[in-house]
Amino acid sequence: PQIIRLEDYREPAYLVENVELVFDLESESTRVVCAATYYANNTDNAPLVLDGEDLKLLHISLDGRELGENDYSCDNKSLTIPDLPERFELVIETEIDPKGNTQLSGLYQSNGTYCTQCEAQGFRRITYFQDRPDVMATYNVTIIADKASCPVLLSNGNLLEHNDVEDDQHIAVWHDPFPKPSYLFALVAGDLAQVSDTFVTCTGRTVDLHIFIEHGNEDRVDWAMESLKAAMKWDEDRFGLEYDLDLYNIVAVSDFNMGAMENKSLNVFNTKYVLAKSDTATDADYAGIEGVIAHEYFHNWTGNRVTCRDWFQLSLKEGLTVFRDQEFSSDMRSRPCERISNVKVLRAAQFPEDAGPLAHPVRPEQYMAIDNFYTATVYNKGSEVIRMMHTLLGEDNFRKGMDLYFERHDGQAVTCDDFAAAMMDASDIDLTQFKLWYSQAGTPEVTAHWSYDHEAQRFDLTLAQHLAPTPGQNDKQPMHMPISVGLLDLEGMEILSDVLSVSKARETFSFENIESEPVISLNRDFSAPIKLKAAYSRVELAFLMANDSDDFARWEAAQTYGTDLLLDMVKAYQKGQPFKKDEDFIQALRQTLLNDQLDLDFIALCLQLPTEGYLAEQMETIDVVAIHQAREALRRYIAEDLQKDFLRIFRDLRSDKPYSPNAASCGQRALKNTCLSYLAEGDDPACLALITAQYHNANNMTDRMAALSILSNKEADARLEALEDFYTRFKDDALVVDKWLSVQAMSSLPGTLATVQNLMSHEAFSIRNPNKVRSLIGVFAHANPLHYHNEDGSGYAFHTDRILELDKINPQIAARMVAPLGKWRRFDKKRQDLMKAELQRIIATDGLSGDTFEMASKSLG
Ligand code: BAL
Ligand code: ZN
Repeated sequence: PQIIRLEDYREPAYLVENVELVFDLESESTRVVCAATYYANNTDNAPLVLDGEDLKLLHISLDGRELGENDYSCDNKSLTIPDLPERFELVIETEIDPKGNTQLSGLYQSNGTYCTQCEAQGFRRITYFQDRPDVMATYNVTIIADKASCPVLLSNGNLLEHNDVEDDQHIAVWHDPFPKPSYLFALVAGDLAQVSDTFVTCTGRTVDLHIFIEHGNEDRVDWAMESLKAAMKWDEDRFGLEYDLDLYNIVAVSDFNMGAMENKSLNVFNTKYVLAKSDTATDADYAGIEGVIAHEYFHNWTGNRVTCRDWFQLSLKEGLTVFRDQEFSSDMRSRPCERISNVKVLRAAQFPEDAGPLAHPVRPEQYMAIDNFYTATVYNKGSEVIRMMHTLLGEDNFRKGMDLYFERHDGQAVTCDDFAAAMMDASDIDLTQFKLWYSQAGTPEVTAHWSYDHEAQRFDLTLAQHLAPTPGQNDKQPMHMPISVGLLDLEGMEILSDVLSVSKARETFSFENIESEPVISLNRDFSAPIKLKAAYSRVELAFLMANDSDDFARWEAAQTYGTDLLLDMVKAYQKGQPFKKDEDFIQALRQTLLNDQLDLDFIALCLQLPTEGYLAEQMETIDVVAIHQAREALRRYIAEDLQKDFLRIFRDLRSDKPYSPNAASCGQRALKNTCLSYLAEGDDPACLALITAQYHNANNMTDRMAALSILSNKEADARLEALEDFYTRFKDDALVVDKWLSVQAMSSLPGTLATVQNLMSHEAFSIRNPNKVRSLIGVFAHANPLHYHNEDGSGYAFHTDRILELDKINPQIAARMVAPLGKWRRFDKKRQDLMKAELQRIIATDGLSGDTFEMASKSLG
């Protein structure tokens, strides 16, 4: 496959004023007529090259004249027309097969509903077009379909007409007045139920809000609707951004490659991020819906009104919009817990990406398949980059920068540099060095040393940063980053807090008039996305756990302490030595558990040990068995020593109240279920009864699922009974069945791979549905290191077989599954060889897609 490079970017040869699309919908043969007005963009007689993929070309006419085969050239990637005037109208008729479109890119069918996914390059699977984000046009869309099977006909913008026509068909005409790139085009047609509401904007306009779902799901959209209204209000209050049309539609479909898509005024969503009711959705599902509904809504300004010039700039809209949705969620629920959960995601998904063969900058410089760049780096690290700008500038200047960005670029397709320029110009803060965060890949490692001079009453902090080479980038420059610090006296009172602007490879900061030796708290609130190496003693970590006034840093101290301990236990296991129990750590956790000043959801987070994945990242050569054994042992020690506290708190927090998804109730459940999971460590029959009772009596999915997750790791009849009961109860509910698949794929019990293999042929599974694939195969490969990395290589072989099977059906999903094999360098020689052999098997496969080839070849290095 061809490599596309940022440095080769050229403006489009032609621009487009208006696009008129007519769709005559038929399941296997949909006719699409695309009439567009083109004009030359400072080019002289250049040929027009249109993208097109899997299209049957029926007719082309230029300014009313039908073109013959000698007038153009066409292959399965493009259509080229030479000798064009300055301005012309091109009409192209194509035929496509929505039913046969298993890639779920372009126009396809999900449970019979026609829907589209055009980002990044799906529009070219609908018609021939310059399918690139810097070609922006207004769209008029006519949809003709059978009235009985497709009563709902939707596209972007406003409905202009809706009429019955002959042969039991009907026709709808939509007009979107805002010029947009083709990736924001959307069409939906089907037999869907509708739930409606309204939102009155800050200027008093009433916006009609509709959520379309499959019939029978009408009682599951309240939360999504509430979240949408909250997001609309929040964007007005925080950024002064008002919605710009009188209609906002959301459609939920079961088959979707992504989580959701921000098409102008017609968002298409994965059902996972719309449908929720208390007996089918967990607290995490509710939070996910709130965040994703907001994310797509926020794109209306950051993505749609101002879009990307080219796909290298993807983080311009994604990093910024993730930052916005994280800020929204922080305001809707606990800010520290939201920050902790953002950092957990960053560490689980982005840090490994930055440390491996797929490392790329937030603004990549080259790609083969852009679909492979919807990554944690572009999204989550991209959001951290925006957050650091916010920290360096402060809220007021950041807001001025946002205002200037919209003032300058509304209606344009722009770059990350344009965004940074608006921030610089609005604040007068120099971000020249800071912009290295866009171009340099890798996670900076910052080493901190400190000393206290009693006589001078001065505290010196020295920070040294290092950025390791990443593929294609050997020499790195020091980064500019905000490091938030605090000094605490020995009573735990805060003496000082500051944000240091760090920009040199090594830098010393002095704090004067410090009367006694303090304890330093570093990178508070995770102010920079770095790996911090600080020589804290365990006593200091316990002190920070108990006293730090920054909640994030308090949680971080618990994680650092736990990691330190667990890595020592891993070493002991590898040497065949017994584990040592660290009473001080357990007592520090106990203090946290019993601290009535802390929020319950925060306490629950502090009690969760670092994940096996996080621990693996801290090791030079990963030993999945030792990590699992060490972590299990530490959990048992904690459970033994705090058993009485866990039982009392578990009982106190049980509640018969009706379910509410609010933050306080979620916190209560989170802590109660954390206690239950520790109680389960003892294998005490009374405890098993407690868990089984919670499973059966739960009045909400959070509690039921918590009990099922615990049971899924128990060699007990109760596990099989609960799994069977769960499937019987929920087999008609696709999203709940996904949970049933995942919980089995995550089990640490022996035989889990065989279970996963058997589930592949279960009626509940379909390899064509991305949610099912992610729930079973994705979870096994990403979240079950113990079994995935079995030393006999069976996990790798199973995974590779599935990648190859999927590649023929849906290359985007297949390619996204490759990443775990790319970690081969981190394992022992035997596993390395097995993993490399599987990557080589993928690359050697005939007819492999470009998407999967890119991921596998880069993973091999
Ligand atoms: N733009 C693709 C889905 C999302 O990030 O919102
Ligand atoms: Zn997005």
